[in-house]
Amino acid sequence: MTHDLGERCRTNPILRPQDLVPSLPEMEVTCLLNPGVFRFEGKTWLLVRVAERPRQIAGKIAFPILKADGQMEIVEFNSGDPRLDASDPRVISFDGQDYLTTLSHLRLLQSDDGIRFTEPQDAEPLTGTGELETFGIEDCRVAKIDSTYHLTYTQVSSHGVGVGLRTTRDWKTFVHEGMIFPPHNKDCALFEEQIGGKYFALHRPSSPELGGNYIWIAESPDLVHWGRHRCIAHSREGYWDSARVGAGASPIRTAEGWLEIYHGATKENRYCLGALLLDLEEPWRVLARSERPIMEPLAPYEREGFFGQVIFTNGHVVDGDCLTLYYGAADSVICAATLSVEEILGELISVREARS
Ligand code: MAN
Repeated sequence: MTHDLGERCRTNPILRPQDLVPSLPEMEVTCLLNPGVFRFEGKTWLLVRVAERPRQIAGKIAFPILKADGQMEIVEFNSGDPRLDASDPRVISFDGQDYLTTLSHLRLLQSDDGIRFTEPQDAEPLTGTGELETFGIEDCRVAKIDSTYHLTYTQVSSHGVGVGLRTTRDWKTFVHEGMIFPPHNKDCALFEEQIGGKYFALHRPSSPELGGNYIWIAESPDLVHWGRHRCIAHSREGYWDSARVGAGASPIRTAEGWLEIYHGATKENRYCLGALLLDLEEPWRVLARSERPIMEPLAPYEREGFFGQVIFTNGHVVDGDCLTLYYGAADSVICAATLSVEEILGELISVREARS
């Protein structure tokens, strides 16, 4: 039985690869994914992940990587080469070394109505820089803390996958704070206010043997140095979130606790959304969690695409009870859906109840 609380936007998908121009004429925009979302100067903004590769020719697999000096290089393999494993459309392995099939950068788009987004002519894309971002930057969360926007995003390179932090006040100049959570780690969402005089972040380390892909919380005096790590949510055997879980955007303050929308996936890589409720004063304490997904891939554009059966969110806008989630569907297109915060809270099962 499927279970879904999301009212899809009638014009979904709101952005498709063909809506944006590639960053170089020889490239194609292959997928648009997982936007960060924020309000700035009275408008709604998306920081969209744009995944590109060269137009593919028969018999070859070609993809771009960045050199540490920022120059792009195209790597090419023969598709019949026995050293090549291209069974996952997202990642390929050649002779024991993993690469991504596309290179992602982040692009700013703005909107007056939250549905029709356009690229301002003077907006500079955000691209990978330095040796920790040679395979690109992905899935950026945007948290506004005081008047500074904090961008936490996935940094990918042959060194591994970690979380980077950049900050900005004007979306023109950026401070690069470097890697704040080393590999393997992603899905980092900052709380937008301090709790007990400390900053808090949700993050998702992966432990290949003991442990798994679980959500953790950490605290910091300055948003750059993180410690006091605690594990707060495991994947659940037999559930829609049985193989991996990861935080979405910044937790939403409600009277009952911090509401965090997260993604959960099975080992077959079906990605749904659920929710966690965290204690307002002690956010490492999980009060309640959804048993059933709050959104699951049902619409055709969520079920089929570059990597089908995926709903993935890392950005939203809250207006009273109305939560507008922006999400990547099938790792191909950007969509929007509205949900009621009260309705999500009403679905959560308290952890005490679940244990009894
Ligand atoms: C996974 C997927 C991809 C992503 C890589 C690196 O394979 O989430 O979309 O590009 O990790 O982050």
